[in-house]
Amino acid sequence: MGDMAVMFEKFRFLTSGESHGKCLTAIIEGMPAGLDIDIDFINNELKRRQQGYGRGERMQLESDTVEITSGVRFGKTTGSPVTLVINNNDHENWQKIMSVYPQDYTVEKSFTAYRPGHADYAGSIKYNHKDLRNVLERSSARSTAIEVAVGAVAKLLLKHYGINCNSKILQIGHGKTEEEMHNEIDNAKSNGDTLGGKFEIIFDNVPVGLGSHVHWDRKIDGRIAQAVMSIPAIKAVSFGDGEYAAEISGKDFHDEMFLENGKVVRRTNHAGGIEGGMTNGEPIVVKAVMKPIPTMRTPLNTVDSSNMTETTAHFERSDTCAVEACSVVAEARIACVLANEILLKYNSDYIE
Ligand code: EPS
Repeated sequence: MGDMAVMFEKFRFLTSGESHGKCLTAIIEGMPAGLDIDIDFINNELKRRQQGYGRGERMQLESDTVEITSGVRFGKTTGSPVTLVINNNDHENWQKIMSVYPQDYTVEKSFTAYRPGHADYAGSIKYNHKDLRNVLERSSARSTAIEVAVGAVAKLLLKHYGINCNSKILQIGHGKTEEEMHNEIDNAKSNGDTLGGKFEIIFDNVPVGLGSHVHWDRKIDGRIAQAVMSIPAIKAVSFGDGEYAAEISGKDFHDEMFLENGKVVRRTNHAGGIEGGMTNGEPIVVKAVMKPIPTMRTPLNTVDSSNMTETTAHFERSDTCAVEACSVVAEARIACVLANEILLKYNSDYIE
């Protein structure tokens, strides 16, 4: 990372872990000292990610809870790196298969038929793997559990500054009402198929001027888009009414300004709270579209990499629809971007 990049990265984190490995881990760097860490809040966020209509068997095996192994003392951050750990309950059944020791080598659970839509094909060529499990294990959406824990810590910081968030599912398949969405998921499940959908995340009470217009990589819409777009299975991200902006004229799209008690106010928020790559004080409104999960019971045509013959794709247990879980992950990812911007703005080493 260059000096310039580090200057604008205050809240940083790395995660590690595989879907069936021992645990998922994150180290957060840059948390100010003195912030109250509510572990129940973090665990409740993890629970939210595990829920949602259409989730599969894995979520019945896991009861994700966080262990904090550094950076917090007597309920408050110390300013040191914060380490978070979530154990994978299912690892117990995969100890040999995920072993780090060469003497445990086994071909059990290895597979060679690419899943179209997943990371298997490009990942195995890139890293020269014959066993596609080496790609599956890290590209699985299981990794989003620890990201939600990191996001929960970011949310605690944002809460301290009065910033809150909520999300809502807008569409699943063709369904727009809850009942229609559930029917769509039931139908997909009985056909061995999967479904994606669209959701909306709103962050309220955001100060004016997070992000910057001065460089492309400091624009907050770009940073949020990157954070949301890189969640597994996300294929589109937009702000406010951005998805309709091609068909709305300037007269109707831009949010006019008025004065109320000497303050600038808006009566619309088509921009989704961001103008010129900076927050404008209106709620940040992000919409994202998740594609259907590519691990599916329906036998999709593919190629077997071991003998280069045509075959049908590998199936491993999976969810029918994980859009609700994905919206919780998106909240977490955006919270991390905003936490970074808040720390840049207030430049705090500690919180009183
Ligand atoms: C997931 C855990 C995974 C999958 C799912 C999401 O666990 P397992 O592979 O043991 O079933 O259930 O991920 C995918 C299907 C995928 O293709 O990434 C989780 O914790 O959210």
